[in-house]
Amino acid sequence: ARLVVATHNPGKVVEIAAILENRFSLVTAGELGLPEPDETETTFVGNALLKARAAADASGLIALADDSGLSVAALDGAPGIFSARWAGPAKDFTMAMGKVEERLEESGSEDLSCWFTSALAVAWPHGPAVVVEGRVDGTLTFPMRGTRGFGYDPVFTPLGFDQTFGEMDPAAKDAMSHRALAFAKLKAAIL
Ligand code: ITT
Repeated sequence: ARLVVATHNPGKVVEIAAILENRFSLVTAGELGLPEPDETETTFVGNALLKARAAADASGLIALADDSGLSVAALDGAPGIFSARWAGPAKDFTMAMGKVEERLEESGSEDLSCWFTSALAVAWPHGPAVVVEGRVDGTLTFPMRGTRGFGYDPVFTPLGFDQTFGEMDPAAKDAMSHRALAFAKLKAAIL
C-alpha cells in the first residue's frame, strides 16, 4: 500500500520507515511537494490530525502524521507542542537543549523528570481519521550525550536505562520509544 508520511522532519521519516519494516511504500510530503500546514492546534493529537488531514486531502493518498515533543515536569510540560519551535528557524537543537537546561536552572527545581509524546494520526482522503498517543518517561541528562537520533535525543535518558536516546542503538530506541508505543496502539486501533 502507498502511504504519505506527512512530515518534513527526516529524523521522523527514518524511524517511521524502520518501525513499519517496509510493509508500506512510503512517500513523504516533501517528495510530493505538499505544503506544510501551520500547526494551529493546542495539543499533539490536534496537530497530528491537522497534518494528516491536510496531506491526505491534498494528495488523494492515505496519510500518516506524527506530532511529538519533549515535556519537562518542572517546566509545566514545556516545550511540549512547541518543541520544534524552540529550535528556531535554523532548527538548532543544541540551542534548544541549552534553553531547556537554562529554563530548568531558572526554575530552581531539581526535578529532572521528563517525557516524550508522539501522537500518530492516519487520515483517509476526504474520509475518516484515527489518532493515538504514545509516551515514554525519562530523565533530563546534562551535559548532552550522543550523536544518534535527532532533536532532543542527547538529553533524554529513558527510565531504566543508562544511555541517552542519542547514544542508544537506533533499533533499541525504536523498540521502546514514544513513537513505537504509538505505532503499537495504532495497529490495535486499525486492525
Ligand atoms: P513535522 O511537523 O514536519 O512532522 P517537526 O519537526 O516540525 O516536523 P513536530 O512539530 O512534531 O515536528 O515537532 C516535534 C519536535 O520534537 C521535533 O522537531 C523534535 O525536536 C522533537 N522530537 C520529537 N520526537 C523526538 C524524538 O524521538 N527524539 C528527539 N526529539 C524528538
